[in-house]
Amino acid sequence: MQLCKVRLASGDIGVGALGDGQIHLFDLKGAVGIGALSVILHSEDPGGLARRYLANPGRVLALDDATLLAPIDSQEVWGAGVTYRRSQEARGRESVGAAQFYELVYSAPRPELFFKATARRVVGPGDSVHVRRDSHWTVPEPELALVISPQMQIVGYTIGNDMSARDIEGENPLYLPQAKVYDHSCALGPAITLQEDMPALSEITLRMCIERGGNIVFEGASSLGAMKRLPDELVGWLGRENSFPDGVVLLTGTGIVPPDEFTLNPGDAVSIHATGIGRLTNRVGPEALRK
Ligand code: DO4
Ligand code: MG
Repeated sequence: MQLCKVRLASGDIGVGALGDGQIHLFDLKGAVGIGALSVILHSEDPGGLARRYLANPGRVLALDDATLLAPIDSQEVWGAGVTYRRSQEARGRESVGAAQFYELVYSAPRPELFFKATARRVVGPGDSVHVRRDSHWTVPEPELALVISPQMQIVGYTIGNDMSARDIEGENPLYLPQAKVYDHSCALGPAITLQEDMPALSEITLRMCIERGGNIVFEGASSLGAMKRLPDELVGWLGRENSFPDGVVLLTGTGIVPPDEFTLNPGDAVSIHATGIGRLTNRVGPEALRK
């Protein structure tokens, strides 16, 4: 089953199951609004609870009658880096003086983990991701996102776009937080596929397509089978000496890197598809913060 978070025409926020172009809104009684998704995700049996809600849904809406929001409540978003050889090689090229550190972290037992975003900085399907105004070389990073409970269990999966200013990271790796963390720097969606309904990792392919003025200017794909580390391994490291009472979303790193001469432009459309999850499409801004 896929869980989604929506804004209704009334402005209310709801949670439901997404399927066949419809949203089956759940009647969550008192638990509406900002934390509603976590009521299910952080329960003892998310699949069982979701199925009970689905058996007795509130309204059924056509997809067009609601706005899909990023499937996140108040979780922090973290990122894992250099988990694919392609990412390590690209970063070695962009950060000539620091190339050895990317090679070292690719093969070290301890992964690179970094803070990526608060929920407020995350955008949902159809919303705009941003290129920083002080960056002239920014790319999208399509990544499998793990949805993790406060008990550090992977309860679901969604698609993440870890927008990255390659020029800022390349100038000096100590600028990583500025290359990665800014308003509209992360997109999540379109929905969360619950753990039990997700295909095996080896069967998952991520594809990204970037359109500019109606033309495709980049297309790429990567298989999750090419990831150097396993999701459970990354979650284990993330939970070391760190607790997440609101749960956490972990982006697992990118295996798709556009050519070095490519940068996003405002107006581009970035579309990311993942097996078992669906498609997340965002325009490139900047524009004023919506939330
Ligand atoms: O080392 C910087 C970040 C790497 C990253 O975001 C990735 O590999 O996806
Ligand atoms: Mg990344």
